[in-house]
Amino acid sequence: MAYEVAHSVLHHLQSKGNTGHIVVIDPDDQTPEVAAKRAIATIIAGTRAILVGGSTAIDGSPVHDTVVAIKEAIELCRWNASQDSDSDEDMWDVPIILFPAGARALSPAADAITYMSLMNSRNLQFVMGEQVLGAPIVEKMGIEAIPMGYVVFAPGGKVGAVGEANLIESDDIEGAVAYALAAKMLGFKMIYLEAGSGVNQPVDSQIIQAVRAAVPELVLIVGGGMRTGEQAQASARSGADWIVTGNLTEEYDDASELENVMRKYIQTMRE
Ligand code: 1GP
Repeated sequence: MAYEVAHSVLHHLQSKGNTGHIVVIDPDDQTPEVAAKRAIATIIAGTRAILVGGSTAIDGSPVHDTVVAIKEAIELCRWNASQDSDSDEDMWDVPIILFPAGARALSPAADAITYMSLMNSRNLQFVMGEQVLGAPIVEKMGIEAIPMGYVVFAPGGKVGAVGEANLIESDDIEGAVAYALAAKMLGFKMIYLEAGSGVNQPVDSQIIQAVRAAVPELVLIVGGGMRTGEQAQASARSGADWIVTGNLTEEYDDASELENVMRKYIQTMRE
């Protein structure tokens, strides 16, 4: 297993401390080899978890090949670190977590799956349908399922449109808190506040603060449209446990350039 710590992936995501950084990799946007190079560069820069998934479920999508390529690359780096007493082997304890658009975007090679409901979708398929379809497959694969409420905010981007979401407006604090409380009461362990990949308006800081205060026991993940370390810092200071970046990492083909950009991003996020 690429993820070799003694505890579960949920435990890794629950460990408190500084806000952590997650990179999301869309297997439909790059080859498995490129995905693996980008994953390694971001881990060196400080990323502590990798989500693999996108907002379209395409038959034959290279999800599995992407997970395997990333896993093999991490294992190689871990082995190299184990041969060098100056290297920190633990930095390679980075779980690969499926973040699927549907029951077909799965891989038994992943360390875990965000078992999520798009809570504010109008389409029952995204609220419970894909979950029922995927459950026997995930059970058979034996990968850790982490229950997660996924809530999409305006502007919503592609996931808001494809997921047929009743978008929560950026000033609707009461609405956001109600979703967060429902997530807690339904037994979800994490809540993901999503503004949509590539949007020009990340989730509002006051929304994050209110959700943080309402459900301190849930792992709070925030993503969508945070292109700068300063934007990530605002979300971190508002109480996000994890900040997710996707698009930005796909803009760099050169691994060392990506590593430098993400190192600065993560440093600023934590200031
Ligand atoms: C997608 O929230 C993430 O689920 C990432 O968004 O691509 O805008 O970084 P970006």
